[in-house]
Order: sequence, then structure tokens, then C-alpha cells
Amino acid sequence: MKPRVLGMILAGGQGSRLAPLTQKRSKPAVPFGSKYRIIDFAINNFINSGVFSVYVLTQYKAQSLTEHIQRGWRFGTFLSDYFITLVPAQMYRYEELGAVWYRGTADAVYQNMHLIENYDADYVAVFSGDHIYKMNVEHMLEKHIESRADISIAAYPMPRSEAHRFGVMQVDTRGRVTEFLEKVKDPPGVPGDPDTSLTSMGNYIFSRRALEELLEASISGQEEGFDFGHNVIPRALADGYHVQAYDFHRNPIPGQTGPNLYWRDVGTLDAYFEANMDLVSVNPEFDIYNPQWPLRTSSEFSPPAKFVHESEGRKGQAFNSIMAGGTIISGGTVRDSVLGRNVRTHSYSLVENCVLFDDVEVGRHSHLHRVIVDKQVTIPPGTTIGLNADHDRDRGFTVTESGVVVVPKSYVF
Ligand code: ADQ
Ligand code: ADP
Repeated sequence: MKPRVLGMILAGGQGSRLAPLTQKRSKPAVPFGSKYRIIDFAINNFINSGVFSVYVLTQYKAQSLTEHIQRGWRFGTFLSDYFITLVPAQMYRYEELGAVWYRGTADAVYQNMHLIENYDADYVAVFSGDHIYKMNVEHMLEKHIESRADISIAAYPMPRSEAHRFGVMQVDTRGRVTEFLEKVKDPPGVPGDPDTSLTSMGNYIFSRRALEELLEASISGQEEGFDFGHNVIPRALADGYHVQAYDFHRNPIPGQTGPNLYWRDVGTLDAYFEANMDLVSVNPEFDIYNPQWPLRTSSEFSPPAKFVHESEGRKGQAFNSIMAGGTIISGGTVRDSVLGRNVRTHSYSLVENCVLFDDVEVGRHSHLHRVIVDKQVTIPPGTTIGLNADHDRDRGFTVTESGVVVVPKSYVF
């Protein structure tokens, strides 16, 4: 019999370093790559791997995420095992815990243990909703079963200098985890390669019994310590559970050759910006056009994109860019940019290296360079953004370390 696998996506992240994009929405709900939201990648990973029973655990500023999931992610009605269901923090264990929201990632699962029981899961895949990547969850499950592990953790090797922002594992020659250190100052490298650390992607497959035992042991009756990375995984190791690292680079994606290399934690504005730019590079590292790994999203009605050339001086043109339906490039030039739905760029405008969300209008003769513009902003004619950081700060925009300017949602000039 096929094992019963339940997917749980952790989608409650505040993403404070993505502010102002996360002022009104949680990190997984932030628009990405013209038509998507960050969470779409995690959901597609499950769907493309044949995991059709998925709970999305939300709490922080969840309205935008809720609307996105409800609008776009729905299966038919009569197959009860096929669902993508939002699970807001709802104090399900109120009698026992009192009035508490999810107190951390592990607590989000702990407070919803009844869902695991109701589904009668053999395995629970607890995945983060925060990253841009493709991952074949079925293959990770196969390896999990083959190794007879209690827990498998998806592992991504990265430069040791960046690894302090992540959980880092040490493994033996068979990939069994011997130590797990969550966000430590000076994380260890891998044997033979001291400049590389094996980091956790925040994606776990648990055998059901191990998960239930561990959550009971590490959360029930505790005052603090409710995270997988800080608390549950180290405890599992201390208690002798078999924790296995799963090598992401060997994760096979249908229609893709070579190692699976692309995984981005778009946790900062600069990382978020660069990951968007990755999509418009001439030979993108991250292929969104692979028909064997379709990337679905909420499909809203929109008319086709249009390019207008009214006269020689008023040529609407775009290079190395992507854009969604409803957008009209009328007389302006767009280069190396990611445009959402219903964007308007007017004559003589220039948009370079920008990320424009839905419903942004760029007035005539305006010039934008390395700017992220959140939804529903009208940029008046003759406006310059991204060419003078002091001026941009004075207008209340966020300017990142690398000089990317962010115009917040519904900003009025
Ligand atoms: P972080 O990314 O710092 O580290 P965290 O902020 O806890 O971990 O977020 C993990 C996931 O849980 C995210 O998808 C987030 O949206 C969600 N989340 C956070 N708080 C939540 C809550 N209260 N309820 C529901 N969902 C919540 C983790 C691991 C590290 C690992 C990195 C990889 O702890 O070991 O290296 O992920 O990015
Ligand atoms: P500009 O971009 O030069 O400031 P407009 O905004 O008037 O000028 O648009 C120029 C051209 O773009 C229009 O003449 C038309 O061809 C096209 N266009 C603008 N809006 C629409 C629309 N809603 N539907 C179809 N075409 C449009």
C-alpha cells in the first residue's frame, strides 16, 4: 500500500527583514516573479511530487495569503484526500494551553496534531513556505524510508561564511546527522571542506510516531522552546532518534538534468531582489518554463500583455524581462525587469532592473533603476527613483545595503 503522506507548510513567518513588503502580509504571501507568491513554490513542490493532502499553517497577517490560496489553489470537491487547506492559529488546544497563538514552528504542528491523527498519516512532511526552489518530495520520502530514519532533514551546502543564519548539521559517512546547531556564530564546515557548511533548508520528513513522541516530549508542559531548529531536532538527537540528512543536490527534477542547485531563502530585500533578477537573466539558473514541473499560481483573469509602437519616438519595448497579463508597455522601455499584472509604462519612460508588482503605473519620462514597487502605486510623469539614495530616503522609501529602493504599497507621490 502506498504510504499516507501529509504535507504541512509553515507559513506564519513575519519576514521582518523584507519590510516594507511584509508590512501588510506574511513573508510567504509576498508576490514574486511576476505572477507568483513565495508560497506557490512550496505548494507546487508537493503537488508535483504527488502529495495532494496539504495543510498550510498561517497566523501572522494572513489575509493576503488566505485570499491567494482560496482563489487559486483548489481541487475538486469530492476527493476528500485531495486538499490544500489553510489552518490559522485558532487555539485548538485552548483548554490545555490557554490563549496562545503558535509559539514557534514546532508549536504550530503541535497545536494541530489532531489533523495528523485524523488523516492517519504514516509520514508528515513539514516544509517551510519561505523559499524559491524546486524539490521532488517523493524522492526525499523514498530515501527517508530506505534509510529507516525517524526524521530526514533536507540539506543544502553553502559557504560557511553565510551559514550562521541557518541550522547547520554535521553528518557521518552515511549521511546520518550527528550534531545540529541552530544559527550559531561560528558554524562548523564539512570534513575535508572547511569553507562549506551543510545547512538545513527547514524541510523535514517525520515518521509519524517519532513526530508525535517528540512534540509531546519537547512541547507539552514547556514554558519556552517551541522551534524545530532550536529545540525539537537537537532533542531528537539527544534522545537517540535516527536523523538523516537528505542531499538536495541529488534531488531529481523531471525535465531537468544535472544537480539541483537552486534554493534561495529570500529573507532579505537584496536576496529577494536578486532572486527576481535570476528569472530575467538570459540563461536563468532557475527555469520556470519546464513543462514537467509546472509552476501553478492563482490564475486571475487578465487580458494579454500589449506593446504599443505609435511612432518612432514612442516605441513600447521590453528586453530580458517577464510580465503578466493586463500589462501595457506603451511607448516606454523596460529592461531586465519583472512586471506583474496590469502594469502601465508610458511613453519615454525607462524601467531598468526593476520589480513592479500588480497595478503599478509609470508616468511619461519617468526613470526607475533598481527599484521594487509594491502594488497599486502611480508614479507621476517625470519621476526619478533609484538614482539618488538620499533623495529616495527622504521620500520615505527603503534603500537596501546594495542600493535597491523599495516603494511601499499604495504610496502616494
Ligand atoms: P528560520 O527560517 O529562521 O530557520 P523560522 O523563522 O522559524 O525559521 O521559519 C521557518 C518557517 O516557519 C517559515 O516558513 C516561516 O514562514 C514559518 N513560521 C515561522 N513562525 C511560524 C509560526 N509561529 N507558525 C507557523 N509558521 C511559522 C529555519 C530553521 C533553520 C533552517 C532555516 C532555513 O530553523 O534550521 O536553516 O529555516 O531557511
Ligand atoms: P503614453 O503611454 O504615450 O503616455 P497612453 O497612455 O495614452 O500614452 O497610451 C498610448 C497607447 O497605448 C494608446 O494609444 C493605446 O494604443 C495603448 N493603450 C493604452 N491603454 C490601453 C488600453 N486600456 N487598452 C488598449 N490599449 C491601450
